[in-house]
Amino acid sequence: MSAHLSSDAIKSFDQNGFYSPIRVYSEAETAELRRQFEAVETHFGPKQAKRHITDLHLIAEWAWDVVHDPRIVDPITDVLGPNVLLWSLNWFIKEPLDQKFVSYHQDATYWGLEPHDVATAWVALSDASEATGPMKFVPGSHLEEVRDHDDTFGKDNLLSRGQVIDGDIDEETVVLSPLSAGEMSLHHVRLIHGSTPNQTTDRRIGMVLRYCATHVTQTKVRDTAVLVHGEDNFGNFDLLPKPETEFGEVELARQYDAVSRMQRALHSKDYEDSD
Ligand SMILES: O=C(O)CCC(=O)C(=O)O
Repeated sequence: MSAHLSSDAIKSFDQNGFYSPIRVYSEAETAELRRQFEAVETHFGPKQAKRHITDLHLIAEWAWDVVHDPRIVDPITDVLGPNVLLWSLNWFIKEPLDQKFVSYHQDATYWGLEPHDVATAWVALSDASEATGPMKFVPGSHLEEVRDHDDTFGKDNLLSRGQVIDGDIDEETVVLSPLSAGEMSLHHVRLIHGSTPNQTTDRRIGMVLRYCATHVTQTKVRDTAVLVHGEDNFGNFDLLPKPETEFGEVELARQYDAVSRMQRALHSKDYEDSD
C-alpha cells in the first residue's frame, strides 16, 4: 500500500513547514523497535551508548531497514523529490520526569547543508503526548530567513550547543505536535521548533531521521550519507553501505568515521573532543 502523502498534506507541509501526525508503525511494531533500541543501549552501556546510537543504521540492520522503510521514505520523497539521501539518524530522549528541554531553534543554522532541501522525520517510539513535551512548531517560519542564534550550552538543553533563537517567539502562534507511539511528524530544516520537559513516568523516545535531496551539499566537511531513494547523480556525499555484521569491527569503524565528520561539521572540532 502506498504511504505517500495526500496533495492536501503536501500543501500543508509547504505552507506550514511541518506535517503531523503520520501513522508509520503498528503498536506491536513500535514496541519491537523500542525493545531493539533499548537492547542496543544495554549492549553498549550508559557511557558508550550515546556514541553508538547516533547513525545506528550503520551498525545494525534493523535500523538500516527503518531508514529505508517506505512508510517513512515515501512521505519524505513527497516533500523533497524522488532522489533522497539519509544524512543522519539521531535520538531525542527525555527520561521520566527529567528537566531536559529543547530551546527554540532552526536546524539550518548549524548543519552546513545547502540548499535547504532537507527535512526531518521525527518518529515516536513511545508516547509523545502533551505531557511528555512533544515538539512544538512555529508554522510558516521556514519561509523566513535563518535567524540569529545564541549558543547557551544550557545544562538541561538537549541541543549540543544549547542554541536558541535570538529574540522572542510569540507563543500564541506556536502549534504543539503530540504523537502516539508509532506516529511521526515531518519538519523543514528552517522551521522554528522546540520542546518542554517530560512530566510523565515513561521515557519520551524520538527517533530522528534527517533526509536531504541528492543535490544538497555539505558546506563544512566532506560528509557521508546513505542513498534511500532514487539516484544520486551529484556525488556530494560519500555513500555508505548496509551493515553486514551487527556491531562488526568494520561497521563500527564506519560509524565512528561518519559521526566524526558530522561532529566536525556541527562543532568544528573532533568527535572525541565533543563527547
Ligand atoms: O525532540 C525534540 O524535542 C526536538 C527535536 C529536534 O529539535 C529536531 O528533531 O530537530
